[in-house]
Amino acid sequence: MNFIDLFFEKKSRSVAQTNGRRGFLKGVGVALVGASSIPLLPVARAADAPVLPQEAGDPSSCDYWRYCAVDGFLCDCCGGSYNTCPPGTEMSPITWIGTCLNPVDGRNYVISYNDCCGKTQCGTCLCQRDEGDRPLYRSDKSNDVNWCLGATSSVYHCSTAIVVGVAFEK
Ligand code: ABN
Repeated sequence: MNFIDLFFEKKSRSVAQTNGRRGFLKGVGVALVGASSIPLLPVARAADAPVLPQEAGDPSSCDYWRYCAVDGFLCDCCGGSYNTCPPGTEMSPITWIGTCLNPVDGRNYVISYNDCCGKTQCGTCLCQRDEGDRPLYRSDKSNDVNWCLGATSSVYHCSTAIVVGVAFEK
């Protein structure tokens, strides 16, 4: 046996004598719990949403600045708000994204138009502004899509308008 073999044999034996199987399992447990507390992916979270200036406008009116690219019933008129679903409905996990100018600070914001699903259509405050909308055959650029098709229930109720970030000019 050469020097390196002897060195690693000695080290392995000493580790085995000082740390039993329980110690090893404890170490693995601590490492797993520690790793789970570290976020794995740099995903966008609600907490990362930009700080917005003082609000202007009426969220139950189709003219409200966040609705510039919406096509649907405004959840604000249906028991929810411009960014929350009415009770008993579920927010679609897939959405249509628009870019709207906030009149207060003159900046463009990226807005996610999540549909609320699971109840029949709300029927009040139909709002169709369609900024940036393209015909349905360009499905990647059309807002005329029922995003509830990606939710538990495909029944469409109303649409929200959630600010997800600031839009930067190229
Ligand atoms: N995203 C609003 C919507 C829902 C159903 C059908 C067309 C558009």
